[in-house]
Amino acid sequence: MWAPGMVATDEIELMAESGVKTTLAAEVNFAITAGAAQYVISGSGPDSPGSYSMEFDIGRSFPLVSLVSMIAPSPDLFVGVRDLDLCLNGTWGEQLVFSLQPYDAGTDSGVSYGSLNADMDPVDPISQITGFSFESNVEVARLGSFTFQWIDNQ
Ligand SMILES: [Ca+2]
Repeated sequence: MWAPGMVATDEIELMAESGVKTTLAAEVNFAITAGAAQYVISGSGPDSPGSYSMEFDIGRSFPLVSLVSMIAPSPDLFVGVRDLDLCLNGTWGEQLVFSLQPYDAGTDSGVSYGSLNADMDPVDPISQITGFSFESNVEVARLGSFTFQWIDNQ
C-alpha cells in the first residue's frame, strides 16, 4: 500500500491530501479479489485529541495490517503503519501498541499546514518527517497510536 522511499500511489495521495478513503478502499478490494488481502478496515474518528475503535476479524492467512490516516490540516501529511504482523512468532498479541510518526506523501509542496493545494510534478518519494516542526531535542513527535486488542469471540 505504501512505504517510505516509495512514490505515493494515487490512492495514498488522495488520502493524504484530501482524506479520501473510497479509492484506497477500492484498491484494497481489488487486492481482496486477487487473493492478496482479506479485509478493508475503514473508520472515521473524531478530531484530535480523541479516540476511535473498530472490531475486525483476522486469521493466520492474512496476519499483516496496514493502516493510514491523514493529518489535517496539512498539504499531504499522514500517519500510518504497514505490514504489521499481529501474529508474531505464531502468537496473537493480547495488546499491541504502535506509536505513530508523521510521513510526507511527497505529492504537494504546500509550506504551511493551511497552504492551498500545490500539486507536485514530479513527486517526491514518501518520507518520514524529521526536523521542524515535528522534532525537538532530537525526538520526533509521536502523533497518537494504533492499539490492537485481541478479542476472542470463539
Ligand atoms: Ca498532489
